[in-house]
Parts: sequence; C-alpha cells; structure tokens
Amino acid sequence: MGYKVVVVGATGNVGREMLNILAERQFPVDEITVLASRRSMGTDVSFGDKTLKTKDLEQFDFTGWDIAFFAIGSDATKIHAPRAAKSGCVVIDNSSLYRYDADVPLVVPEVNPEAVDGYAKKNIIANPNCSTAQMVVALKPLHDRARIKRVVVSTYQSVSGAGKEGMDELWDQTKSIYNPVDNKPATKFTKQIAFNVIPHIDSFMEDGSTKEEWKMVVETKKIIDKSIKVTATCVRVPVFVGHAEAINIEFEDFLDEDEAREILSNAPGVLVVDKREDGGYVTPVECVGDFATFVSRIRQDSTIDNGLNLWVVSDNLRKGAALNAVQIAETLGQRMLKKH
Ligand code: 2RA
Repeated sequence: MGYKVVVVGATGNVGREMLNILAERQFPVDEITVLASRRSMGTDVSFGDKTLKTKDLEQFDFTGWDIAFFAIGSDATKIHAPRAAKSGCVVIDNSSLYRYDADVPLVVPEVNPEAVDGYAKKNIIANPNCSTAQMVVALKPLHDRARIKRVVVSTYQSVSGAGKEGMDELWDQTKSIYNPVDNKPATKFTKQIAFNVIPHIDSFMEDGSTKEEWKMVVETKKIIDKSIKVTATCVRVPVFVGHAEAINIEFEDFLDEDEAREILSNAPGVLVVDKREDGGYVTPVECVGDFATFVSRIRQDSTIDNGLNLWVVSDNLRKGAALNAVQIAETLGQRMLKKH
C-alpha cells in the first residue's frame, strides 16, 4: 500500500538527494520512475540498493502517477509541472516558480503542516528556498512563545546551493591556486570563491538587495506570519555542503536565553548544540547528511529590549530541499492523500 512516485531532475544534486531520502525514510513507494532531460536520459541513479535508469521528461505521461517531486529549474518546471498536476499527479516543486503564488501552499512541515490542505487548488505544493527552510524551523517555536517583530539574518551559503557546477568551480579553483598552470577562471560565480566569500546570490534587485535576500523576506512572511520584518544578507562561502546563518531576533516580549534554549530543544526538527566552550557549536561540515536543523550560540542581545542571537546550520540539500520535499509528501499522506 503505497504511492506511484516520480522524481523529476533525478541526476541533479537535489534529485539524487530526494531518492536517497525516500529510501532512507522508507517512504511508501509502490512504483518509482526517474526523469531527466533528454541529454541525461539513460543515466543510472541510486534508489536505496536499486539502480534506476532515467527516462526522458519530455516524453513522459504523468497520468496514473500519484506524486511528482520536481527538482529542475523554473523554466522547465513551467512546462511540465502544470501538465503533471492536470493529469492528477500532485507536484511537490523545489523551484521558486510557485512559491509566491497565493493558490499554492509553501510548506515547511515542522512549521505550517496544515498548509498542505490547500494543495488541490493547483495540485501543486511549493518547497521553500533552502536558506528560508532552516531559518523558519528555528524561528517558529520562538515566535509562538514571544511573537517575533524583526529578524536580521546573515547567511553563509555553501556552493552546492548553486548546483554541481558550483561545487566543481570551488574544487577546480582551490586546486588551481596551488597549481597555477591549472588556472580556471570564475564562471559560475562572479568572483573567485576559493578562499573568498561573495555577498551575492541570485540576481540584484532595484533596491540593492539580491533575489536570494528577497526570497527569505517574502517566504518567511508566507510560511510563519506576514507581520514579521526580515532583512537578510546572503553570502556564498567556500564550503561544499551546509548552509549556516547568524540570526538576530527582536521579539514583542522579553524571552530569556535559557527559556529560548529550552523551547528550541523541544522543537520539531531542531537539535540544539550550545555550550559556551571550544567546539560547543555546530559547523557546516558536521551537518552534512543529517536531517536536523542545528541551533547553537543562543544568547541574549542586550543592545535591544527583547533581543536574541542564534547560529543555525543545516544540510541545504536535505532540510533545505530534498528532505523538506519528502516531509511534505509524508504530511500529505498523513493528512489526506490516500494510498492505493
Ligand atoms: C543557493 N538558495 O544557495 C540558493 C538556491 N539553492 O544558491
């Protein structure tokens, strides 16, 4: 008793992680098929102990399939997600295409699981941006206790957020710095990423912020509460996997750091690692492959009346994308989508 599942974009970072997580969490799959672009057709991808061969997305008919996890760019999603949805297959989309659509739920299951109930309007559910997902997992339990007024966040985002090309660029550039003959120019990123940081992710907007920063603002409002003010600075750092965020929060009411630590320690999806000693905090290399959103450096911000600082780290390919998508499917199954 399970679902007929499709993974679209199965050869990319997120698509491969979706397959890993579907297997690890023993999601009830009756049948699974994996799709990719024509040029990647026939590629072998792993699903638990099985090897699947990708089929051509262009030719695929979604009729009779239950859930399609989309992990492709917005342009291709625009073509194929509506036809999948119209054929009766629920689409869980990792692109940004539908996140801001009022008729499409934007869901982080630990935060707003009830939002999946609105999926039938377009038969599509949107996955948030990776940098938003980990942040709202940490913010929501605190907001429930002391209502958040304002968030100031600086992100330290790994290169895997920019896909395999981003990872290859960091790898090649790092090697070429030690071996100049092998020098590779920056192509995926605007400037050198090896031994450097770049305060620019996605495109620039009129007001000087970047689209990545805008996403964190708008998505936090849609997922938690539209009254929360967010200002973000999103930075690319020379880390392969794992996003980190320094978050400053101003509440309506005072929230003591010890109570905040207690609340977070009991919050869904959160793992608190917070000791005021050498190594008493989590770093990106330690979060890779884990399902948790780690919270460290919990401390009062005494420069304002009701302030708190946090350090939040999570695997951006997992909670930031593939895990959240699978959790949405699990929530859908628990709440309404009947198995065969
Ligand atoms: C990034 N959040 O990190 C964006 C898209 N995954 O590049």
